[in-house]
Amino acid sequence: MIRSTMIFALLFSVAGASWADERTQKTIEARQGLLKVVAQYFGPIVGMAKGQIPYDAALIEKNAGKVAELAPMITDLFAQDTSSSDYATEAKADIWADYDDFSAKAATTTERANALVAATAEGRGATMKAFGALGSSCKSCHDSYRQKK
Ligand code: ASC
Repeated sequence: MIRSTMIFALLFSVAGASWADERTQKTIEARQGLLKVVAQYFGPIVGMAKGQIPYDAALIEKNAGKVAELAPMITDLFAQDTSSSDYATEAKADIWADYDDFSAKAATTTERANALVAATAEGRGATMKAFGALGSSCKSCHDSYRQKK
């Protein structure tokens, strides 16, 4: 009786651990996918800023709007502390040591993406200035919370 209870408990904990591991892996993959989608919308604006593709205010307005929609998902997807996982990630444990600061940085990115949408109505100078502010908010979070490769 005791033995079967122990076996049951052991099996249950193994099943529980693998479920949790799978969730952790999926969470990390979803974060990486989210940030790739953000970069996909951000990329053409970088190309315009560098003069590699023609300036297109309508595309900047659209893409910055997408970044503003995606950025709030960052705090959703990083809510789970995965710092003890072995799964490959560039997310530093510092994220969960100061989640309020991490969340504030993500909120700044949303605000600046919305500011970039608004700036597209004010001409190229204002747009590029707002774009610089958005890029520096991305960088600020990466500098603090992303592992250097
Ligand atoms: C990108 C990209 C980032 C940001 C960052 C902005 O295009 O992939 O991580 O811009 O470099 O400072």
